[in-house]
Amino acid sequence: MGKLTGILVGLIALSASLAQGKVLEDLKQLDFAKESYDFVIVGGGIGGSTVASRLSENPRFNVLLIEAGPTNEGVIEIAVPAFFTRINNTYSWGHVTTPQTGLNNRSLAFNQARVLGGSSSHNGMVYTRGSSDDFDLWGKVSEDRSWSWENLFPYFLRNEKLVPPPGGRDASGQYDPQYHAIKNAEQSREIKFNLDVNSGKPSGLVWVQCTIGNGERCSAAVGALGGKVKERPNLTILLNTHATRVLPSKESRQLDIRTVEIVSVSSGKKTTVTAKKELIVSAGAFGTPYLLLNSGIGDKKELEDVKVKSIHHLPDVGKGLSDHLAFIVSWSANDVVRPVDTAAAFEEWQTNRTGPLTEISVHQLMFAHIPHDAPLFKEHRDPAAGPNSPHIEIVMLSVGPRIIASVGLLTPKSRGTVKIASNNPLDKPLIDLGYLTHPFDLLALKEGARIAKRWCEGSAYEGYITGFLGPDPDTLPEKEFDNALKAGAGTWWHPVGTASISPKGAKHGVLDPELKVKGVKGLRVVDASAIPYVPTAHTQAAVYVLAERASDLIKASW
Ligand SMILES: Cc1cc2nc3c(=O)[nH]c(=O)nc-3n(C[C@H](O)[C@H](O)[C@H](O)COP(=O)(O)OP(=O)(O)OC[C@H]3O[C@@H](n4cnc5c(N)ncnc54)[C@H](O)[C@@H]3O)c2cc1C
Ligand SMILES: *[C@@H]1O[C@H](CO)[C@@H](O)[C@H](O)[C@H]1NC(C)=O
Ligand SMILES: *[C@@H]1O[C@H](CO)[C@@H](O)[C@H](O)[C@H]1NC(C)=O
Ligand SMILES: *[C@@H]1O[C@H](CO)[C@@H](O)[C@H](O)[C@H]1NC(C)=O
Ligand SMILES: CC(=O)N[C@H]1CO[C@H](CO)[C@@H](O)[C@@H]1O
Repeated sequence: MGKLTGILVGLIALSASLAQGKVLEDLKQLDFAKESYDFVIVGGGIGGSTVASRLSENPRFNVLLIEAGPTNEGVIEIAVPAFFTRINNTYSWGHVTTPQTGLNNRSLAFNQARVLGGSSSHNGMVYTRGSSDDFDLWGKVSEDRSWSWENLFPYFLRNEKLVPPPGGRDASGQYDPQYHAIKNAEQSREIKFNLDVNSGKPSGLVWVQCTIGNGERCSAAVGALGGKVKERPNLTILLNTHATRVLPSKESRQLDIRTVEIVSVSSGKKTTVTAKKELIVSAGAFGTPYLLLNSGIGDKKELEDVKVKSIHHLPDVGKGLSDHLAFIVSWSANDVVRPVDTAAAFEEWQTNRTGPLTEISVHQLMFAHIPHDAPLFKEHRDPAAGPNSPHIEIVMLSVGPRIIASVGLLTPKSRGTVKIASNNPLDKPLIDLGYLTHPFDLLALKEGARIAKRWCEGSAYEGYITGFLGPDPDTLPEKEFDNALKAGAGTWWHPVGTASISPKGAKHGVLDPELKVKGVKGLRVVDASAIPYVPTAHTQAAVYVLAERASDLIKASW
């Protein structure tokens, strides 16, 4: 297979129609009498598509990939990078969180993709690896130093292809905010210009790199399963099929789980399929713990409360959920952003795959550290994984006559849970992000607002930014500021940690360092749930690299 991820812009050609080959729209097309699979993978997102692609490189392995959603192919809103905000609910699970006590009891809609490619088919395409310390932390947490930045680095390279932007971007407007930002970074002592966010040291003002190739979104469905991959005779992709439970083998004395119960989304027809070698769960940070809990793998008492028969007491399934929360502060500015003529831009995209629709609206990001002497560190230990891990990310955008900054906390201390409400596996999961339940997080976001304020006071913005619109942590009464933050904060959609790795033999955690479910034979998890702490980055790169290494671990054991 080639490289998976088109960074910046340029490479992947239109892939052939999914209808041919072994892409099945419904499980009635699967010939169980004829086929048997070495590996069965549940969930066609970043984790699942990557593993399916890598394992089917080996002609000895017959691989089945099961995805609840439809194909990504032919969906214009998915393919056109600038249209990602228009992707509708047909392609997502429609999750809503439980009332968040830290956010004035608001329940948030929490988008998660239900389509081939998973959330890489509808995400913001920002590609950031995170800091070297974030990955070294995986090694510390699992007491297995083969999880480290240094060991994972070759997998990042294997997974990417760096390509230049198509046709060059028009950045000639003399008031374009990005030039103020660069100038200001040259003068700022706090946030300096950093040429490459993906060196393991992301801090500073950086250019954004995106998973976009040939002017189109390069999702895992395109990058990992596109081109000739899905024509491989050893790979079957089964769409529109919901996995409801994993089931233990009756023959084996040891707990051996390689069977999955699946239901056709259109007909409700139910069946099971058993992997000869391994069953791999890649249903995402919500879907994976949900599937395990429905199967009776979780905290015994909590499962019995909802009348699910426990088959394996593993208390940490669904615990440890962690995410990036962000809120907006804004400034008034001289109106300088020229609106795009969408009809003309779309015509250009259709004919040439160039123009304004081939990119996202953000060109730069800022990664910053809360100063060591900030008062919150008198009360709270610094949660950063190390000196390379920033606490705060700031995404700045021009919106009409305003500059808005989305200020996100990269190193939260709050944790949440994924639980089941009943013993019906087709019910919705109970998703509680636990936002701001740890007092550090609100204080840290407040420091983030201050960093954004200091940044915009830089002299390069003089005459361009005309005033701060708040909310202002330095002038509002504390309660008022906190309330504004709680009323406005929202997710960056980076959930991880619900089936975390931990040391071999440890009672806590869900997976051993080789991503096998503790105490179970035949069952692995390869997706964002395995990641113990959310990286100081947008999470897709971390999941890609985890899945690349997982593929090697799996191949090596057979
Ligand atoms: C709106 C949004 C914007 C984002 N923006 C960015 C960004 O700009 N940059 C970035 O780096 N990251 C971004 N992310 C995060 C990133 O996309 C995720 O971290 C990543 O996709 C997680 O990979 P995964 O394999 O764990 O899960 P996913 O990619 O979500 O894949 C899980 C798959 O499993 C399927 N599935 C779930 N349950 C079942 C079941 N029971 N049976 C069958 N199939 C099932 C789902 O349909 C889905 O296809 C964003 C996420 C979202 C939701
Ligand atoms: C969602 O988008 C798809 C693709 O554009 C379209 O076919 C479908 O009709 C839309 N559904 C709704 C409910 O708007
Ligand atoms: C949130 O809900 C809890 C429990 O129902 C309640 O005790 C609390 O007062 C509510 N908080 C707000 C801000 O409404
Ligand atoms: C496509 O590119 C060609 C060659 O550069 C150019 O002449 C043409 O105007 C472009 N078409 C559109 C719709 O932008
Ligand atoms: C395990 C398996 O089904 N392997 C097949 C993969 O595809 C090659 C080429 O078509 C076959 O020869 C193998 O039998």
